[in-house]
Amino acid sequence: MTNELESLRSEVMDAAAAAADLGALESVRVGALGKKGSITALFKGLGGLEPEQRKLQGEALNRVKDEVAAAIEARQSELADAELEARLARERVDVSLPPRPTRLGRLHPISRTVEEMIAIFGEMGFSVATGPHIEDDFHNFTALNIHEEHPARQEMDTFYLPENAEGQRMVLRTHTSPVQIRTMQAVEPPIRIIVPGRTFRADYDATHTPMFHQLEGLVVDETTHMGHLKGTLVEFCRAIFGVEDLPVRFRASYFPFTEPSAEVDIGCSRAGGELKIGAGDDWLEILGSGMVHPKVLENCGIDSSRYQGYAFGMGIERIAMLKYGIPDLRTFYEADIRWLRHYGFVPLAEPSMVRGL
Ligand code: 2NL
Repeated sequence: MTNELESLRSEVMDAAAAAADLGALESVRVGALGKKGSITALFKGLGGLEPEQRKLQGEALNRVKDEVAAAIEARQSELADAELEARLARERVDVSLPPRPTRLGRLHPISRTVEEMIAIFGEMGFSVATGPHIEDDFHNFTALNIHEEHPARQEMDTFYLPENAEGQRMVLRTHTSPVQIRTMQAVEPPIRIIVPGRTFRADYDATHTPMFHQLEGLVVDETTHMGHLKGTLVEFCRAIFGVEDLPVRFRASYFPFTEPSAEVDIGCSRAGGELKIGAGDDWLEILGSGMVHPKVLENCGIDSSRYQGYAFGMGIERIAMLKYGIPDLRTFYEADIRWLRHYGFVPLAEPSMVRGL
């Protein structure tokens, strides 16, 4: 073997041994055995030699090439092993560690109460209707037989928006009734809907917040009468408070949009300053109701000589406070995370009833 070949061999072998990673080793391989590599170049010189010399030099070159290739391959698997070991050490997972706790959110008591109400009325064949929060005077007041001079229309109680391009002053709906009005205008009876949603009144004290929630119901067909109203609402009160024999009382009342009208009370006791639902000889007002006023039906284009029905409405916060023992209405909308952790509900406990309807 020539000295030149010998020193090239040891040079490449040293470089392969010294390569610190697979990238550096690949450079060594290309530098020696690649198309323009130093050993490849020597093969190209063989053609100019005498046959005897060519044979000897050829054999020597092939031996060196094989040796170098084997050394590089060996170093390659050594480096690959080392890299794998390093990765395994770096990315070690301790499967015995406890999982990180996932912070579950909570359902607001209003959301939960609405879902329960929808479930109860859903069982009784009602579907859910919704509508805009910003309403015109007709849908929020006029269609409901609430006249121009009625106190509810006054600036004091109602959020009026600035006059629009048509000179009209829109309002934040003061009840969910405009949704029932829109439904009666849009579809032929039979109608059987509940309308849960946000409502707005300019009032703020211990028992009033400027935004609150109502759930109203409406049934219109040719035969529904006050007996159906009573049966439905007794059933609802017993279901929502989970008291099978809950006393329920209908008390004559007045609303401009129903005739006759009745308020609904449930039996309770206030002995020792503690409110107990379903026991004792006291009464607690829960909702308002009545037979839809014929004028309201006519205002929506429904023939009141053919169709009749009932309607009802209740405040959702009030029901939630009674059901879940929440003493102060204002805390509902303070967005205090500690309050929500205490009074809120784990959402995965049961599937949302809203989706099913
Ligand atoms: C209450 C009383 C009530 C209604 C709401 C209604 C809606 C239409 C027609 C007739 Cl479109 N009535 N709604 C009827 C009676 C009572 O709510 O105390 N709410 C908190």
